[in-house]
Amino acid sequence: MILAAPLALAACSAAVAAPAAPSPSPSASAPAALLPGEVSGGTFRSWAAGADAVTYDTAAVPEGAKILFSTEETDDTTVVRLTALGLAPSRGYGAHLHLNPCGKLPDDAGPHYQQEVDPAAGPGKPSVDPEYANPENEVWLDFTTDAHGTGAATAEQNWHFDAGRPAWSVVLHTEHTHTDPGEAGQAGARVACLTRHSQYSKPAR
Ligand SMILES: [Cu+2]
Repeated sequence: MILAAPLALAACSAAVAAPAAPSPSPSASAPAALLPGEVSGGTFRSWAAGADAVTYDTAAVPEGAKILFSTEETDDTTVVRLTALGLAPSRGYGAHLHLNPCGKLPDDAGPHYQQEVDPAAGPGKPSVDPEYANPENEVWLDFTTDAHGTGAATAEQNWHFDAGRPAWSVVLHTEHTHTDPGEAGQAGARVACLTRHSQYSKPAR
């Protein structure tokens, strides 16, 4: 009987010690990881290997349109800003942070970043539960362009990004984001994508 407690403790600490994400370096002194930087931007082009701003629908997001994206952390919030130029005039777009870098296909950017991950979601099964797919738990930057095709949005989150699940891309969608159960977080086709610029993580404080 008396052996049970230490064994349980050992199992417990082993579970806690398991890394949340693979580390690129086993070195104890320099656990440098690449994370999305605070400021990113680009000029949209059709896909080419290495492109960081990709348009998948040149009617919605013409080649040559530009995007600027930034994040700014305060003590307990994160302010996220998006500005886009050269888009179609006077139309609505959905915009969110997604987990994966942009790729040749719109779906390559993967699912939305969620601060608290929906346990019902998984590969091929996006989170559509408003309990999780909402602008407090995800980063939504929907906007409507003016007559010149310029749009901007700001979101303020009351948390800091989880560095174990970096949000590598900003995806523009064809319509504003839905909020009803079963379709929450959906915003129609993905029309463009920006891969955020990377930087080395700051040393742990
Ligand atoms: Cu999205």
